Order: sequence, then structure tokens, then C-alpha cells
Amino acid sequence: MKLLKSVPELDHRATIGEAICPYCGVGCRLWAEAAYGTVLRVKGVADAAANLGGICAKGALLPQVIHPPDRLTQPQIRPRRGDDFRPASWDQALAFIKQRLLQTLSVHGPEAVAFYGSGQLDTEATYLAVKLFKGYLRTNNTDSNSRLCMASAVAGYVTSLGSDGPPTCYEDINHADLVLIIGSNMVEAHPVTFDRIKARRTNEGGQPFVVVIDPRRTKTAEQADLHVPLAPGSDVALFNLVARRLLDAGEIDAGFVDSKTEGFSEFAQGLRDCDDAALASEVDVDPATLDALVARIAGARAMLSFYCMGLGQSTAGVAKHNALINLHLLTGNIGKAGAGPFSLTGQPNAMGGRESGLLAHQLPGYRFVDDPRHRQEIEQLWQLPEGTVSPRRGLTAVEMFRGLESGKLRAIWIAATNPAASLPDLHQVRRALGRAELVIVQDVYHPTETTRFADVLLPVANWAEKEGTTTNSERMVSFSERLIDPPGVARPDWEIIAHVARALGLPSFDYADREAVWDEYCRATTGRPCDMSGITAERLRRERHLQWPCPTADHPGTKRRYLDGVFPTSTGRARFVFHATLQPKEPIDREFPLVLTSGRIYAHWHTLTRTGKSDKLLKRDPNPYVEIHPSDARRIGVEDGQLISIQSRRGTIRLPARVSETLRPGLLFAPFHWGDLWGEDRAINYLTIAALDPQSNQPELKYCAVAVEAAVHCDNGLADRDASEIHSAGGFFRWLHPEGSGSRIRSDT
Ligand SMILES: Nc1nc2c(c(=O)[nH]1)N[C@H]1C(S)=C(S)[C@@H](COP(=O)(O)OP(=O)(O)OC[C@H]3O[C@@H](n4cnc5c(=O)[nH]c(N)nc54)[C@H](O)[C@@H]3O)O[C@H]1N2
Ligand SMILES: Nc1nc2c(c(=O)[nH]1)N[C@H]1C(S)=C(S)[C@@H](COP(=O)(O)OP(=O)(O)OC[C@H]3O[C@@H](n4cnc5c(=O)[nH]c(N)nc54)[C@H](O)[C@@H]3O)O[C@H]1N2
Ligand code: SF4
Ligand SMILES: [Mo]
Repeated sequence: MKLLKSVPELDHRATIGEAICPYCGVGCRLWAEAAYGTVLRVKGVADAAANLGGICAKGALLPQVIHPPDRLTQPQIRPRRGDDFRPASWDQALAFIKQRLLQTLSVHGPEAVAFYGSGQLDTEATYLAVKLFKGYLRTNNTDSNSRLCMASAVAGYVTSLGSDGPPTCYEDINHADLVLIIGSNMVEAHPVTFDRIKARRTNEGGQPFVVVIDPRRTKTAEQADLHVPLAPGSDVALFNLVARRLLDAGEIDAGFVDSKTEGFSEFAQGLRDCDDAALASEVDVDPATLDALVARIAGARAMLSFYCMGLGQSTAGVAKHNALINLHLLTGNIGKAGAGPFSLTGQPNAMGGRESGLLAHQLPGYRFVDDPRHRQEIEQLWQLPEGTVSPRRGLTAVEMFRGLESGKLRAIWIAATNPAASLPDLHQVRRALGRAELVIVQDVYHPTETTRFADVLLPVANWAEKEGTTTNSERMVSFSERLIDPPGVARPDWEIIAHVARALGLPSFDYADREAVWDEYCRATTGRPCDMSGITAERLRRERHLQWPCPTADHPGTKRRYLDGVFPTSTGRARFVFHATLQPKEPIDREFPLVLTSGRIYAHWHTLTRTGKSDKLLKRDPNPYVEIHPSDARRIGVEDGQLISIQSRRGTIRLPARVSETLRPGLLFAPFHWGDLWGEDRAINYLTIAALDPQSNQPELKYCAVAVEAAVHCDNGLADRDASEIHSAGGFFRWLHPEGSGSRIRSDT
């Protein structure tokens, strides 16, 4: 059955159909009504497992962001930086890329080129990027913005349980009696999933009990039964402290520990060697709160923990994940309904990118480049000679930009991410992009902070303009339909990658259609933990969504993993992994006495390339700001709304203050959504540190040391203006550059 239907009463070109929301990893299935070449209305699909009809404002307002004036509709080339971009045909753009890429490859070799992609690419695109770079260009330099996002969750699962991928599903919310929400502001970042918790609490007398572990009293913490406002960065100390107390009180599931796990005695010894008072002082919350947390965990029948960037974006990210999973193992809270660790995925297809091997250390089907057997299996699948795939891990996100600056890397192809706004230490990122010999940017819009550094721009079909497959947080693989045509000559991401590969003269990229790409990829997962052999393109079109593992065509898919208590480690047992506590890379000192953390707000998505185009969303949250505790504001003589200058070892920015008691004293919080296009000295990532977790290489975006002072007022072009004013003046770019500028789009030829 084809879902796409024609609706004659609207318009002969009108269609209705279903597509997965292109924003967060909840993976809401949306029903959309399109006519006159655009999407008119969007609502949630009632029988979709991910959202049960729910939808948030960002999803509902998608129609506002599909066809803005800055849509990239045609390839653009500039032979020299500083020149204007010129519109080009696909043939010209492909010839340009071929000539420049081959030149770099012949002079500097394969390790000098890289693909930096995203959890917003569909799996067809990520699989082909991996095949092109790791299989044919013979470099493992592919990585994803998921490195800034899920890399520590991936490493945490692999080291503790033997495989990436959450064991849980959304329905577990209905079976848990205790929900921990750690370093996750679900109300703003995964609202439809939080709504499910809320609905059950309303209908079932406050069940499940909800604990929020976050240094800020977020909107999520406000709805919790217990808020643990731990010191930022102290999660390992907290989890170790709780584990130690559970152990001392004998509140553990000894049967589970004995029969299903390994490493317990080293773990218990590690805990015994810790100093209880030192851990408690590191966590720095009042003793009654800690006691309440321990008692709740001890008494829980089924504990489900949701977690996100408060755990991952840390130099102790992997340790934080291991320490949390240790608690699940100790109490037997895994492998049963309502229990388990549940990483909330950030982006709609961060999971698919992981499954298809986009991260620099991976190969398709949860394989690894450093495993000879895995390389061989993939070489066979791609019919490449043995020894083709390099055993060396490629450069990870931040390393790519260090490599561009040092000259180790010469060419970068960036797709579906905006690193000139989202990476830490933006001054470094700008230097890196400025020095690159070739920057290819594949996006739906121009300008973005990153397209300003490009040599060639490739126009992509937007949400609803292409078919594609994505996996959400609960391992649900879903198919999205094409509802409207892309504007101009924009194309789906996978097609662009296949075209470039063919232009380079490479065989094996001649796909009849998207389904052929998907079915080839599914074969790469056969026999692997993320087995999708039974999720063929044809079946997915018919059934719309299926949860992996799903090894055969008649398999119904898998809601929960590890129900048999067997884990995909070499012994079949889950592992306790002990870490002593680790300090953040840049602790505060006299010169930089405050901690800066950053994150998201409900109305906006990442670097604003989309939500910044919706007047309704902008109206809700028009301007960037920094939250500061009243005591810190008083100290520097700043009142609510006044500008603060914030300085770190890497840069200085100025933002209006929001004085707020939701923070711990000494902590600042700013949303990271606003980049350079919204004013030159506002982006929080000029301050953040590019320190990496030693195991996962995920950067510490949630913690750096800063100093603040009241800012001398000076108009930086936007400081006093409301963003909705900018929007109604025809978009921020035109507002900033009424006469146009070097990087404007010409659509005349
Ligand atoms: N509205 C909206 N939703 C989104 C996104 C968006 O841009 N906008 N982006 C999506 C993506 S890609 C992602 S990754 C997710 C992120 O979703 P979340 O991780 O929920 O969002 P953040 O605001 O980045 O960070 C969560 C919380 O971590 C806390 N935190 C900081 N340091 C620590 C710490 O040391 N320990 C603990 N326990 N907590 C700490 C912060 O105070 C913050 O409240 O959201 C997804 N959903
Ligand atoms: N300070 C700080 N920085 C952070 C974070 C933080 O919490 N604090 N969080 C980090 C995290 S978790 C993440 S995930 C990143 C997100 O950071 P980015 O990935 O840089 O954010 P986006 O704005 O989503 O960028 C996506 C780009 O892809 C384009 N695009 C949209 N749809 C498509 C498509 O279908 N195809 C193509 N080719 N392009 C498309 C958009 O226009 C946009 O330019 O930010 C990271 N940076
Ligand atoms: S909750 Fe996430 S997936 Fe669902 S509509 Fe909102 S942004 Fe989209
Ligand atoms: Mo993310």
C-alpha cells in the first residue's frame, strides 16, 4: 500500500502523507497535508508508537520554514574565497568538486579529505557517505555532529553492555515506578516523550515517581517529585555515592549481579576505596535530598532512566554513562519491562548514523574499523579487495577542525550541520575553515554561518521533499514519504553523494532508487546486534515503522532487548565499569570564577536555520540571553535585562542578563541557538572549550570557566532589537545586509 494519496477536492496536485519530524529524536510521526507545492498543515499521527498523536510547536510550525527566501535551490560555486558565489548547474558543480578533490587526493593522499555529517541525514545518505569515504576513498575520516551529542552514550553502552543502542522503549514509561531524568531537560528538548510521563502521572495517581538530576531547576525539574541540584560535572561522584550506600545497606539484586554481570568485585572494591564525605562534598546537595534519592532507588520495582547532554557533553562523559549503568546492574533494573538505561537521542537520525557507521571509528552494522573481521565483512559486502578499508580510526569532529588548521586535513565536505555555530571554540573553527583548501557545504539554506566559508554549495531537498529512513531513540526505524517537489534543482542528500561518487568515476554507486540503497544497507546489518534484515524497503513502506532487531521478513520487531539476561559481550554478561571521579578540564579559578553551561530552549532548534524562520517561534523566544543567579548579578551590579560581558580563555561575548534563582550560585546558563548571523558577539561557542572525553572524543560543551562584568553599552547592530523585527524586515540576512553582500545568492542564471 502506498501511503501517499491524492486529494482531488483540494487541488489536483494536493497530497497527504506521513513523514517523521526532522527535529528531535523523539521521532514523532507527522501527518501532513500539502498543496500548491508546499506543506499547509501538520499534525501528529494517532497510532504512531513514538508520539500517539502528540506533536510540539516546532513540528506543528514546520510549514513556515520550508520555503523561505534563503532556500538554496541551485548549486553555487566560487573559484576564490571572497568572490561572490555564482549559480552553477549540477554538472558544473560536480566537475568542480571532482577537479578539486582529485587534486587534494593526489597531492596529499586520502587522509587529507573528510566528510562531516549529521544526525539529521537519513540513513541512506549516511550509509553512502561511509561507503564512499571508508570503502572507496580509503579514509575513515567520516564523523558526525553526533560526536558532540551521543558519542559518550555510544561508548557507555558498548563498554557496559557490549553493544550500542538503548535496550528500552517508550512504552516502558507505563511500567516503571521510578523515572530518573538525568542531565536532560525533557520538557523543552523531548516534549512529547515527557508528555507521556505526565499523562500517566495524571491518570495513575502520580505514578511513576520522577527524580530530576540537573544543576538547574529546569522546567522539567519543576515538575519532578524530587530535584537533585548536583554541582555541574559531579554525576560520577553522585552515582558512586548512591551505589556505595545501596551496597552498604544490602539493597542490591544479588541474584542478577551473580548470574548476569561481571566485574562486580572490582567495582565494589572501587566504591569501598572512595571517601563518602569527599563524594558528598563534590556533589554538594543537601543530605536529606541524597537520602531520599537512595531510598527511592532502593525501593524501586522498575527504574527507568532517561538521560541526555548533561551526561554526554563532558570530559567524564563515558564515565558518567558507565556509572549510571552500574546502578541499573546493581539493582537488576535492566532487561525487564519498565526498567533500563534510556539515552534520549538528540536528532531524528542520530541513531541511524551510528548504525550505518558514520562515526570515525565505526563501520556499518555496529562494526568497528579496528576489528579485522569487521573490515573483511564490509569489504566483501562492497566487493572490494581485502585490505581496502583502513584499520586506523578517522578524525573525529573537533579533530577535523584542528586538522584543517594545522594542514593535516585539506578538504572537508560538510552536510546537514552548521559547525561554524555549533562546535566549541568558534575562533578556532573559523581559522580552520579559513585555511581549508576545499569546503563543500550541502544544506537546504544559504547563508548559514558555515556556508560563508564554502567554495561550493550543494542544494538539498528539505523535509517532506524527499523519501528517507530514520531511527528514533527507541530503535524504531521509520519511513518518510515525499509529499512535495523540491524547489529548483535541489536533490536528496543520498542522491548528491551518489552523484559525486559517480563523477569521481567510482563504480557501485549506480542505484536505481532510494530503496536499492536501503536494501543494500540492510544486508550490512545481518547477524549484527542492530539486525534490520527483515526491515526491507518494501515492508517498511507498507508497515511504516519497525523496531530493530528484526532479523527476518516475518519478525515483528523488538520492543525490549536483553529480556533473556544475555548481553552481547564476549561472556554474555553485562560489565560493571568503575571510574573514580574526574574533574572537568577547566575548573574555575580566581581569574575565571564562574561555570558556564549551555543548552536548549523549547521554541528553537540548534543554530536557528529553521526555527529562526518561524515568526511564531521567534515571538516566543526572540533573543539570546544568559541566566545568572541574583547573588552573582548583584556582585557585578547588573540587573535583569542589562548586558553582561562574558569572558573565557577563548573569547568574549555580550548577552542580556536574565536574573534567575533556578541556577546554583556560580553557574551561568545560555541557550546556544544564536550564531554569528544574529550578531557578531553573541554566540556562546566563542567561549566553550574543545576539551574531549579521552574515550569518546565528545567535547565538554557543558562546562567551562568564565568571568563576567557589566558590559558598557554599545550597539553591535542587533543588541537592542527584537529578532521578530529582523524577521519581518525580510529575514535576518537582508536585515543585516540591506544592499546584499559577498555571499548572497543569485538566482538569475
Ligand atoms: N527544543 C529543542 N529540542 C531539542 C533540540 C533543540 O535544539 N531544541 N536539540 C536536540 C538535540 S540534538 C539534543 S542532543 C537534545 C538535548 O537535550 P537535553 O540534553 O535535554 O538539553 P540541554 O539543554 O542541552 O541539556 C540538558 C541539561 O543538562 C544540564 N546539565 C549541565 N551540566 C550538567 C551536569 O554536569 N550534570 C547533569 N546531570 N546535568 C547537567 C543542563 O542544566 C540542562 O538542563 O535535545 C534535542 N531536542
Ligand atoms: N554550546 C553548545 N554547543 C552545542 C551543543 C550544546 O548543548 N551547547 N549541542 C551540540 C549538539 S548535541 C548538537 S547535535 C549540535 C547541533 O548543531 P548543528 O548540527 O550545527 O545544528 P543545526 O542548526 O541543526 O545544523 C543543521 C544544518 O543542516 C541544514 N539542514 C536541515 N535539513 C537538512 C537536510 O535534510 N539535509 C542537509 N544536507 N542539510 C539540512 C540546516 O539548515 C543547518 O544548516 O550542536 C552542538 N553544539
Ligand atoms: S517532540 Fe520532537 S519529534 Fe516530536 S514534534 Fe516536537 S520536535 Fe518534532
Ligand atoms: Mo544533539
